[in-house]
Amino acid sequence: MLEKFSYWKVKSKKENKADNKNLENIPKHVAIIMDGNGRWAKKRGLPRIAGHREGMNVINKIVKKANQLGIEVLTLYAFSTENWKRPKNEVDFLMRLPERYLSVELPKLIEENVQIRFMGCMNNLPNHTIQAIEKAVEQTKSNTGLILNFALNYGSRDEIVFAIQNIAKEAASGHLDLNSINHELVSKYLMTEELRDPDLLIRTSGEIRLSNFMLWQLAYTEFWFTDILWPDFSEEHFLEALHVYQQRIRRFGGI
Ligand code: V07
Repeated sequence: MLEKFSYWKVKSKKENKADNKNLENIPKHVAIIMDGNGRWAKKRGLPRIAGHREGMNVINKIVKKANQLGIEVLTLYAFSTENWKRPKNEVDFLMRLPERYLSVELPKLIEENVQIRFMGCMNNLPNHTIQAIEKAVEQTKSNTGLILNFALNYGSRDEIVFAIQNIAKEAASGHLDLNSINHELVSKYLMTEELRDPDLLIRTSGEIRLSNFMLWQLAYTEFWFTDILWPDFSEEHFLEALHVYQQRIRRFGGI
């Protein structure tokens, strides 16, 4: 019902011609590696943190568009377990971004019926970061619109190791029969839990690799890579990615 309503809204507004092209086969789960913020800043002679700040502002536009189109889940890779190797001042700045983002956006996200989720390792995150995220998750947990899933301090191999440890524990204690270990069970032990696998992965800034992102979940996902740097990424680029996805799916369906 939400999807139909959103489609109608998009159509009636005639906001963008790409919107009206084809509203079938919209991916239900889109994951994005938001890369190129540092490079964007460097090109302008600005400090890297200026790129991250600009990158944060892009999120809103994409969240709005995704919600409007009836996309069910948007997963954003905000910070990887490898990002700790960056200079301390940059890491400190990045760890303040969830609060900065949420202090402005949380009321709007609540208004837009967005549900915020988090996946990643809480252990070594600063308390202030955890508190801001937990508050947002708590306050939006019964919202029924777009699920906005932030991957923060996330690494997929760690995620898989953790899942294996937990499955092994359950098996060793006799709570789990070895014969019941299958794809579905493994999926439930991952940080995405009951979320469906992404249909479309977008990576910006020209890098053609996964960088330890959702290795299990991306097994059948369509990939779309672009040279655009994340702070320059716009609704039009997002719609282009969706359009390419739709064409691939249509071709696949036609065989
Ligand atoms: C971060 C801005 C976007 C570009 C990529 C890197 C920098 C939003 C968040 C965030 C995270 C959790 C949450 C709400 C917002 C964020 C980090 C970096 C670490 F609940 N943007 N953003 N977190 N960047």
